[in-house]
Amino acid sequence: MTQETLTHYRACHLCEAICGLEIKTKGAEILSIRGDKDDPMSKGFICPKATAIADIHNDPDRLRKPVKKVDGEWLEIDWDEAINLVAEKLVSIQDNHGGDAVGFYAGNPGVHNYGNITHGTQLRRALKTRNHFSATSLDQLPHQLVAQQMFGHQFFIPIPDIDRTEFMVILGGNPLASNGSIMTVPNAPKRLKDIQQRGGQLVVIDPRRSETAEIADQHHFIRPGTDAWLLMAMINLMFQENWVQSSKLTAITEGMAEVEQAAKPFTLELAAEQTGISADQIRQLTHDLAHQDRAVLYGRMGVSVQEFGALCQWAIQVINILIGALDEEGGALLSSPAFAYVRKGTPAAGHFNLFQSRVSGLPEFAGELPAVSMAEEILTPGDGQIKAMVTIAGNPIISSANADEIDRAFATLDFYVAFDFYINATTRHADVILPPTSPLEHDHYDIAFHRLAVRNSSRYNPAVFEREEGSLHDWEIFNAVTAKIQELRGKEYRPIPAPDVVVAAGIESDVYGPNQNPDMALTMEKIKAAPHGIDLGPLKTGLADRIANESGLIKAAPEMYLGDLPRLLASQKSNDQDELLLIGRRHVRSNNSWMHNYHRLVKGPKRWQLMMHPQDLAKLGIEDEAEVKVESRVGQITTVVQATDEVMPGVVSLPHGWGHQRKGIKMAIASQQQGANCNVLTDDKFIDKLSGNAALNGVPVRVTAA
Ligand SMILES: Nc1nc2c(c(=O)[nH]1)N[C@H]1C(S)=C(S)[C@@H](COP(=O)(O)OP(=O)(O)OC[C@H]3O[C@@H](n4cnc5c(=O)[nH]c(N)nc54)[C@H](O)[C@@H]3O)O[C@H]1N2
Ligand SMILES: Nc1nc2c(c(=O)[nH]1)N[C@H]1C(S)=C(S)[C@@H](COP(=O)(O)OP(=O)(O)OC[C@H]3O[C@@H](n4cnc5c(=O)[nH]c(N)nc54)[C@H](O)[C@@H]3O)O[C@H]1N2
Ligand code: SF4
Ligand SMILES: [Mo]
Repeated sequence: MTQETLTHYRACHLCEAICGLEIKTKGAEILSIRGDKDDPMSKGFICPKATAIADIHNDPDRLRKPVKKVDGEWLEIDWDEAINLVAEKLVSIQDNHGGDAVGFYAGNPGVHNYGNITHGTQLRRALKTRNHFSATSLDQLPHQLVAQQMFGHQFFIPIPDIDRTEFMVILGGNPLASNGSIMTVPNAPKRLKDIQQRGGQLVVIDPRRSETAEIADQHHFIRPGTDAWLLMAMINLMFQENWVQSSKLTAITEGMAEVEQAAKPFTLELAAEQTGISADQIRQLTHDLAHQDRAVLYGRMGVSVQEFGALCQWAIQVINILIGALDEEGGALLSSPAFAYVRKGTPAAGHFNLFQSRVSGLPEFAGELPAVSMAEEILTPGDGQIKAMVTIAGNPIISSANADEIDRAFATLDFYVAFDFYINATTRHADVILPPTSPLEHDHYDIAFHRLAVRNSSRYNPAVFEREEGSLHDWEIFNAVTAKIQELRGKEYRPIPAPDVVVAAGIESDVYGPNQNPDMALTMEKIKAAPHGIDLGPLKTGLADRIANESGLIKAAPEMYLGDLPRLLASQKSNDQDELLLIGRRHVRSNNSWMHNYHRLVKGPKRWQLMMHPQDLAKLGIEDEAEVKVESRVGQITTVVQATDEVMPGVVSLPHGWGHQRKGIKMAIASQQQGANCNVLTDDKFIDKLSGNAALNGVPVRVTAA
């Protein structure tokens, strides 16, 4: 290995912002990780997590070799043995109990490591089973469902044109902590402040005065789970007041008259009573949105992952159409990525409710069942019961609702294989763990996030280090396990070539490639020759030509959304003074469940307390900083309370991702952290009944002094 100091450029893979990094190395040592000033999207911006990539790479707890559990102890084994064992077990369980006896759970980091996208489906296809679950149904499922039903493809997700808008309303998103989501927006703080710099406004609607609300021109507290009341009232008001803007989409949108009719019961007064935002404020906000040239409404976790997630995401699209924001500069636009550009005919458009989960009858989406049904599918005997699990880059015992139940379920499995490099809350139940190379040892292309980016862009990220001898990339493990399964079944398997080959072929035959765009003639070679990435310009209009519905029209009123309005009306509550609703929160130094094993990110003040309003604490006679017991229908935790008027009365906030104290976890630093697992409290039966998505926000809880 050379001992020269080398400079590498690649994007950070940790969150959706995909900031460019400049990484200096000497031999096997990482000397520094800084922002890449020449990345046209991020221009040098990074957050504190980026430097922790060095800690992931060097972490002694990160597995480098496959391990097998023997009498409760972990034993390193070689790849051949591991792959044979896994294939034989999975095949034999399916032979004995049927295809559905094997379940899959795919977690978030798979989307940040492209070999999982290009190669993961092969294994899933080889192991035909209906029991697929993923973090999608703890997260953005409503966005994809709405896109599929209104525009005809699950990946037709309009992206807020943050760099050109003059009026941005954010519901339930906190880009100052998350750095943006379903909106790849490196340096969200600057881009949001730029809206204000050019004379525009930022409005945040959130039960907590979040970091983003702190810099906004307006912040409105909203009672958790009531956003659909607000959105429906806004729709109703725009029709009543004739504030609806006609736009080029008017002629190609069907169903608006039905929407108008359906919105009628949702008065300002009702919305005010349910949300806690005054009728005057709702009226003003609706007026401003409808009368601004470049306005956009954007909603994220807080409105997707709650009881009315799908309804909220649908109503947001409807409002963006009504205010003339959809497919307009400064509004919300589809991206035009170099790889996997979506148009009519693009495969995997998505489908809904073609089959249902066995135990609770929950709907599939795009071939996946809701994650909230996973534990009961493992625990409930009968035909089709899950006997073996495969998890890929996921940690549902920390990340999914009713975590203790998932813990109990995983303990009963006949066999469990994890594709992961940590022994965490979930993978500690595994029989075999197959660890892929470290993030810096493989290349990467952000298939998903260029498609969600606020500018069209492309970037290839080469590996920084040669991989350790005898290690495999995720995609190679997928190829090997799939090949072995097919061999055992006497079937042919042709391994898929490396991900960069797959992506290169896709780019060359797509919109910027030599055939479709001879001027640009974009190829993987050209992308590889631009180490800081390529800016392909601002988002473009042109939705009309891309709509994938048979009719060529946008469907403003898919039946199921209008059909969900009675459920919303039935949820009407008299304002119960004693009810406490739990919501989540994110912090810029944390990332879901797996970034707590790095000293530099967990040091300093506690970031996992239960935030609670001083009035609520006083009512219960609890002191600030006291230890409290928090209970929900399904579980209880103890934690420390933090008095703050950042949250509105009646709301308590806990971040997810903590709770690494379970016996058997081998993450030395994370296990010492006191933070509790908030998903012990979230409820697998408290869901968005329309989509099957989890409702991790707005969960009723009781708090008492511990
Ligand atoms: N209460 C509450 N719960 C939530 C949320 C919330 O807001 N509130 N958010 C939800 C959301 S949005 C999400 S996306 C989920 C996330 O939930 P999950 O996707 O289930 O969990 P992660 O914490 O992302 O788990 C990541 C695992 O992937 C492993 N990993 C990392 N990189 C790689 C890799 O390259 N290859 C492989 N094979 N493994 C890798 C890590 O070691 C870790 O074990 O959590 C959800 N849970
Ligand atoms: N630092 C950091 N960055 C991350 C992650 C991380 O864990 N840490 N995770 C990544 C992932 S996987 C995702 S999906 C994204 C998520 O990205 P965001 O959605 O931007 O992240 P959150 O911080 O969860 O923002 C949700 C907001 O909704 C509010 N909220 C809760 N309930 C309600 C409600 O009923 N109504 C309204 N209006 N608001 C509500 C919360 O108070 C919170 O401020 O972040 C990504 N980036
Ligand atoms: S915001 Fe932070 S974690 Fe996200 S991509 Fe940028 S540097 Fe990485
Ligand atoms: Mo997520």
